Amino acid sequence: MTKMMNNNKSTTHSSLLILFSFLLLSPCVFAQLTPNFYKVSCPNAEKIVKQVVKEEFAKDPTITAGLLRMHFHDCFVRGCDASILINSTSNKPSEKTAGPNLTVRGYELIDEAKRRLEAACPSKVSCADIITLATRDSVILAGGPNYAVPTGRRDGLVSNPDEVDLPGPSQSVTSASETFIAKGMTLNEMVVLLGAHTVGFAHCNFFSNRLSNFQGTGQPDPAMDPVLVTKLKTLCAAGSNPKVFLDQNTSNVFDNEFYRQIRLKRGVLKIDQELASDAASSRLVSTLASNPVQFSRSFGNAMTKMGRIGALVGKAGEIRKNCAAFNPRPKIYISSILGDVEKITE
Ligand code: HEM
Ligand SMILES: *[C@@H]1O[C@H](CO)[C@@H](O)[C@H](O)[C@H]1NC(C)=O
Ligand SMILES: *[C@@H]1O[C@H](CO)[C@@H](O)[C@H](O)[C@H]1NC(C)=O
Ligand SMILES: CC(=O)N[C@H]1CO[C@H](CO)[C@@H](O)[C@@H]1O
Repeated sequence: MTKMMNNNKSTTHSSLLILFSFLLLSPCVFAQLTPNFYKVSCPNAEKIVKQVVKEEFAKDPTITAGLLRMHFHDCFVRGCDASILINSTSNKPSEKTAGPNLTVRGYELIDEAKRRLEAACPSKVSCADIITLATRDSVILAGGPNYAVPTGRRDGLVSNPDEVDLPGPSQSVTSASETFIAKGMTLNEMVVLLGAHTVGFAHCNFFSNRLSNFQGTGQPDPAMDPVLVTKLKTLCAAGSNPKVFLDQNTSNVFDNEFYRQIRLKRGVLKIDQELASDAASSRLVSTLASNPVQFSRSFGNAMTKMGRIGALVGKAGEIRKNCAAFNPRPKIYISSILGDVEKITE
């Protein structure tokens, strides 16, 4: 585990040299996120975000789960560029209208933080950084680890529902891991990040296929504890597509109980349950189940890494004034040869 995550530390001198010359040649591609990026441009930025999270968490401690999932979905579609926040318009659907978006929550918290940040330092702090910082702050409040969040992300200029291609809950561990590997994350990091399912909810439509006639057998999924099957059947029968806790024991606490629950056949999503039995993940699951300190450390490291996926930096993208909408394009006026003025809107 630790070995896999520290691979990059074994970089040799010669590859460092190559990397260094590359950096000189293409500063934009490799521009970096930095700790406390807003130190000069908006010194209270991180404090302001933390305060908003604190207030929202006091009203609704499940906000941690909403933000974690929002951050994951943002980073896995086009990179951590806040593209997930863009509202659809009448002629342009956005990521929000794609299937898996369903039920992503926490938008109001981001809007409130943005409102206060625009009042304190207009057009300085990106929505992408707000999501990343707010997620970290909310994880701490729920009992989870603190971890590094370097900043300096910029907001993307594209939000396209056709690009939303997230793993589904009934996919196998190996097949879901391909999505992670394509983003530069490892299978082990996926196992660790799925520990986020220690908080929050799943709607019944995401797992009801496990409760009866699983894969045409006429029986529930044998990998689920029959006591849990009965309980979930009852919960899911009450209302239209209700939601249940992903961690059936310490539901609102950010801890390693998720791994202990799946080892007791008490995982709700099929993929969560398979982490405990699949040869590719079961050993790590048993380590994380018995070692909360290792879970905290690995989770923090994997979150810092996820927060770098496809981040826009430098002059790329923009700093949105309103997280739900792209900034209005400046109108460009150019004089034609005939001397009259043409308005170009794009
Ligand atoms: C293979 C990868 C993953 C799959 C298939 C998956 C699937 C799901 C599904 C189906 C739900 C239920 C959504 C609902 O009913 O509203 C869910 C919820 C959730 N997911 Fe994941 N997820 C994955 C990875 C992650 C990662 C990497 C994170 C964060 C680091 C994450 C954090 C959460 C959280 C916190 C919730 C609860 C959301 C809430 O209460 O609103 N998931 N996930
Ligand atoms: C619930 O979690 C607590 C704390 O980790 C543990 O002591 C207890 O055995 C768990 N109960 C069940 C039913 O899993
Ligand atoms: C975006 O949509 C949400 C919910 O549909 C709404 O509350 C918000 O005001 C919208 N924001 C903008 C900038 O249109
Ligand atoms: C908030 C939002 O736009 N949700 C959309 C998510 O995707 C579903 C299915 O495509 C839409 O029906 C929702 O409106």
